[in-house]
Amino acid sequence: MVLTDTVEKIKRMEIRGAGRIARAAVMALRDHAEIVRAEDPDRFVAVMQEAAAMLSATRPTAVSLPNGIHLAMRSLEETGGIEELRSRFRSACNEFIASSEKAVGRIGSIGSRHIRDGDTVLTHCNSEAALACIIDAHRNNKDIMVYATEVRPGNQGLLTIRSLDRAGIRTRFIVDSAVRFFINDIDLVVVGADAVTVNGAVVNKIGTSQIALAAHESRTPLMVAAETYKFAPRTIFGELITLEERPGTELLPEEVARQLPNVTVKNPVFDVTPPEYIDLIVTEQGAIPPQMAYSIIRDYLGWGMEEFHKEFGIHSTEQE
Ligand code: RUB
Repeated sequence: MVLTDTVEKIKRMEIRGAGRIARAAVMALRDHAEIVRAEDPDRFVAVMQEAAAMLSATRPTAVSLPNGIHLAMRSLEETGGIEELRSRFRSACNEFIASSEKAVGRIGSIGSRHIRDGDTVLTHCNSEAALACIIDAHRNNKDIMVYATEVRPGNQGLLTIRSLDRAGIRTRFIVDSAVRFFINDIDLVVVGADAVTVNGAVVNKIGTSQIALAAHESRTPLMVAAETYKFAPRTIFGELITLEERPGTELLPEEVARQLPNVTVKNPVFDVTPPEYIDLIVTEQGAIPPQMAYSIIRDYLGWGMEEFHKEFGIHSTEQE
């Protein structure tokens, strides 16, 4: 079944990367809606809400996942017959998927303007938004070189160097811990994001904040490529982003761990880079300094205050 299949693939990281996760979840919801048999519209919505909750719970950090699901599920708020709901939902899902893909292209063309001819760029993990900027710069005949990290323990760097190689970009593949060794050769760091908080902090693959620290020390600018739906509305109310910790077996095989009773493996897979270490966040709506993150949530994410009221049960005095 598409729904459980997608849930498992996201959990196992066969589908990974914040943008891809969101699109896959919305696609699974769209396909699920086509096969749901319900006795009345309320039951149809309830079944869809259960499916949405299952998908939302697959990975905790990428805000694109609840945001994408929320944008699709909003279409079920107005009443109607089951077929009407189904058709509205289908359109909302397709709209999200198309706009998400389009956003990557827009980010590529905006972000590539910040990469100069002759630049050496460093990227970490495997971000389609970050790669879009780099590949677009190359397509615009800028002579660039890329340093790509290996990315322990998931080896996402392998996906990155494959894409860069396919695009014909000169690339150097390095271990994560070699970043400071090479930082003086780097003109610009370009990374993606799993979440951007209201104060402009960026949550991305573990190691990003260490790279940002090294870049900050050597005065190397750092650019984040993030679609507007990676911005986290709930951080306005002080909610923190959950940083996923994955099983220790991803680092140390169980048979080795068993022989080391005093050793505990810790495997956090995301970290937080503070806004002071970020020069620019490139969204499909334009490039902003991190301090302007709030305006993205307010103006582009479509989270009006009514949405917050519903989510958090907050009532303004006018409503009471
Ligand atoms: C992926 C990761 C990526 C962001 C942005 O982590 O940290 O940098 O998700 O990617 P994981 P994109 O491999 O654990 O999912 O720009 O493709 O959305």
